[in-house]
Amino acid sequence: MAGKNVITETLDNTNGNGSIVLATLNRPDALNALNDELMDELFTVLDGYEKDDDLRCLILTGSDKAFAAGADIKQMQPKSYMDVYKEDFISRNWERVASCRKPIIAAVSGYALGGGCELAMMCDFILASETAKFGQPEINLGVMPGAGGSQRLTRFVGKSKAMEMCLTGRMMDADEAERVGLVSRVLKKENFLAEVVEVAITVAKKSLIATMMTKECINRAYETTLSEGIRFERRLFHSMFSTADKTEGMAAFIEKRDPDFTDE
Ligand code: DAK
Repeated sequence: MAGKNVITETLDNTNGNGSIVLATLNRPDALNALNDELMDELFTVLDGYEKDDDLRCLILTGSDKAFAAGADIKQMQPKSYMDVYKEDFISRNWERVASCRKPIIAAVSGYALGGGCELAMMCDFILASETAKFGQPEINLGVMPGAGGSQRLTRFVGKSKAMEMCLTGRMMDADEAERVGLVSRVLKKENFLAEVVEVAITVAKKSLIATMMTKECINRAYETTLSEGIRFERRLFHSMFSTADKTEGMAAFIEKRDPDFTDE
């Protein structure tokens, strides 16, 4: 799964409970600006991750200075309306992150701007280093968020904050991002990635079936009414009573031992 713009590493440190993928955006000269080539590579990485049963959690990260400073402005600048329409710009490869059925954690240090912030929001949750800065500065370029930012940021932080961020282009620091619910937690910069890996290990050790169903349910909360969401949750919850992992998880609790999940 090695690439030029996305470097992947498989970490086998879950004590026999499968592996974690560390996917690092790697365009340092452009602060990880997201061009088509990079997004195609990420698409391939996610396909490989989803197909391999041994891979149980993926961490998406960037550099200390930038998670990603946005879509690549130099690549976008010459494009016309017909260009972006015909090539299905953005939708073609970006939404693959949001459609991945297995867990993805965004580990954000430094800038997560424009498409970078949108990419982080497509992940399941965001862990931020205290250096993280989030923003939707597209307004400064004479455009607006185009990869879901106006919709996802509003769902994360509410209308007023999303409107202010998108209309002014102001950046939000990590503490503010945690306060308003954009990130789940802020971690110290010194040991940032190691702490994120610990969180990923915790996720990786669960039953993958339960993890995937939980992810599907929480994502459904954004797309339907409360009563339909609860009905959906109840159906999936009932279906879990057919899994070996439910039997094993509950037996392990009663027998005061660690569960041995088999994803069945
Ligand atoms: N694209 C391309 N190159 C970028 C870049 C970007 N987004 N951000 C930084 N770079 C490049 C810089 O050009 C510079 O390259 P060289 O000049 O050295 O060749 C190098 O990275 C280092 O950047 P700086 O010299 O600017 O570094 P500083 O530390 O001074 O400043 C910064 C860091 C993050 C504050 C600054 O680089 C910055 O403001 N970057 C741009 C941030 C931004 O505006 N992001 C939003 C991009 S727009 C759609 C349409 C639009 C979109 C989506 C969909 N559809 C039509 C569907 C929009 C998406 C966006 O994300």
